[in-house]
Amino acid sequence: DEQQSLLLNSSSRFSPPQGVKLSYGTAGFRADASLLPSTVYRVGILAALRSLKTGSIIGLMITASHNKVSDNGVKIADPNGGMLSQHWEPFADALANAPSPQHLLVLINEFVAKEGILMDGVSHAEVLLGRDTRPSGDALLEAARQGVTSIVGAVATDMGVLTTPQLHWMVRARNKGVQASEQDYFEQLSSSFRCLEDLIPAEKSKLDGVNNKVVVDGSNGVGGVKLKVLRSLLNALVVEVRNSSEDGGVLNDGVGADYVQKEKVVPHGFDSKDAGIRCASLDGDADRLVYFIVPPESSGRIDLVDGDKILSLFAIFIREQLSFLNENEGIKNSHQARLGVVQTAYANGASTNYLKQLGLEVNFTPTGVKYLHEKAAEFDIGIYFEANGHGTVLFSESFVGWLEARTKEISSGSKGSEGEKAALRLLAVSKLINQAVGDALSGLLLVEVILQHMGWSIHRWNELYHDLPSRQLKVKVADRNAVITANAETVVVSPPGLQEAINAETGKYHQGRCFVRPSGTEDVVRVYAEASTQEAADTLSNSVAKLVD
Ligand code: 16G
Ligand code: ZN
Repeated sequence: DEQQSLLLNSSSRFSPPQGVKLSYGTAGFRADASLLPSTVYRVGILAALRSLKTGSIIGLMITASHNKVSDNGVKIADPNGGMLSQHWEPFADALANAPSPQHLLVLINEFVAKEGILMDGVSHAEVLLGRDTRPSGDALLEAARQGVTSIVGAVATDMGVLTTPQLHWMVRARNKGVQASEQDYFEQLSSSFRCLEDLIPAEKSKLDGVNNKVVVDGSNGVGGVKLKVLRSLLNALVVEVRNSSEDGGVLNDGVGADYVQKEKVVPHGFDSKDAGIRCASLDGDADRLVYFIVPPESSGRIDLVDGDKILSLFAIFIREQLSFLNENEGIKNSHQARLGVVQTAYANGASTNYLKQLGLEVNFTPTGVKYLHEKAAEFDIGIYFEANGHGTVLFSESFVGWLEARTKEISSGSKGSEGEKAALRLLAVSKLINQAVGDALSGLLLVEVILQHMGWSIHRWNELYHDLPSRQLKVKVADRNAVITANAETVVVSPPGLQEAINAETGKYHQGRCFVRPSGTEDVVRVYAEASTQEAADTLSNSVAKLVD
């Protein structure tokens, strides 16, 4: 019929690369851009089917995040703006690797039958397409569009060059039936930021050591461009953007959050003249954010203020607001909100200790946003961050509903009690911070306004606790999937004996901690070690790397 011939026809234009096995991985398909047209085309088909299945709008983002400029990738945003449901990932793998149009057709027909997807030619499907600034993005977007429209009744809407979190935000907003343009995104972020600024305690705003300027490394990508638009809507905050895509530097080359966090060195465009000021780095698609300080002496090293410290800052602020609510509202009005934080094994041990000392519930999940996000969604307020700077704060619908009702009673003009102000602040945070996925732009605004609220400099913030020295290594092995882990990747269950050997090594070091895991994005096993001195962390990671080899 019409559908079958449409698929056969269009798929014959996109042959899969020979001898390459592609996998959806932790965060979608990623490879050298020249290998990807057929994969992106097929993910377009998948997105259209997902839209038919869910009766909702789906997102398709073309980006390879922090990877090199010649790479690209593709991932799906589900109806709620989150990651593609994990039970569709095997289908994505199968589609990408189907050797011929005929195989592809068989796979699609089987899957459509199994999932009970209605392909009556009448049902409507819509996929929002976005891409980052990579030069290969244009052609890949066209491949995605052809994939989507090879399903009868499906339309593709090109949203243009976006950050990954902007596309996720738009998908979520469209499916909630609220305004969802890029302008709406900027308006929501800037108005909730201004609301939080207006609620800063008067005695805090003039404290020493706090200035209203932040200098941001845009990784030569899309984030800097969008940040310039956003800053034009803010007045009190001064944002200087460096390494923006139009500045001509190479994407992610010696710049960006991934580089800064892993190498702990000053990115291009920054030098000792920036010593002591508040600096931040975004990654190539602006879903990661880290801060850093350039020390006065020109060693090239930086003091990193990573995702763990952003999490800690958010946790302190939110906990303070919740306690205002509880103190001031009395039992009758109070909603005992459950606050939880979520980390991975990569979180610095000092951060976990610190959070526990605050009395917070700290949860661990395996690496990858989809796992952290899912866990954080169990709380009224769930804060998750990876050390690499990806994270956000999730608010449950019931708690947002409670906050909305509570703040409606507050007559405008009189911002009343501490409890009322706390409710207004929390509601503003829920609007400022991206509810779909970690977002460097909304994260940056929240960090900035909390620092102002606390009257803290970046130095004061960085002193919350001192990171334990750590070292990360990667080991090339014959089969990385031979390493199987449990307990949020903190223990190896196979091969047998490996964990015992790791324990024996780790036990030799004061404050030693070490784990190994197969990478979800590269063909390597990763080793992470932590100890009381850098030298000890280095030796521990080296000896464990030998055990893995
Ligand atoms: C991906 C993940 C990131 C994770 C990283 C780990 C998303 C959106 N991104 O970039 O969260 O930290 O993979 O990489 O989930 P690895 O498995 O190679 O260590
Ligand atoms: Zn990214």
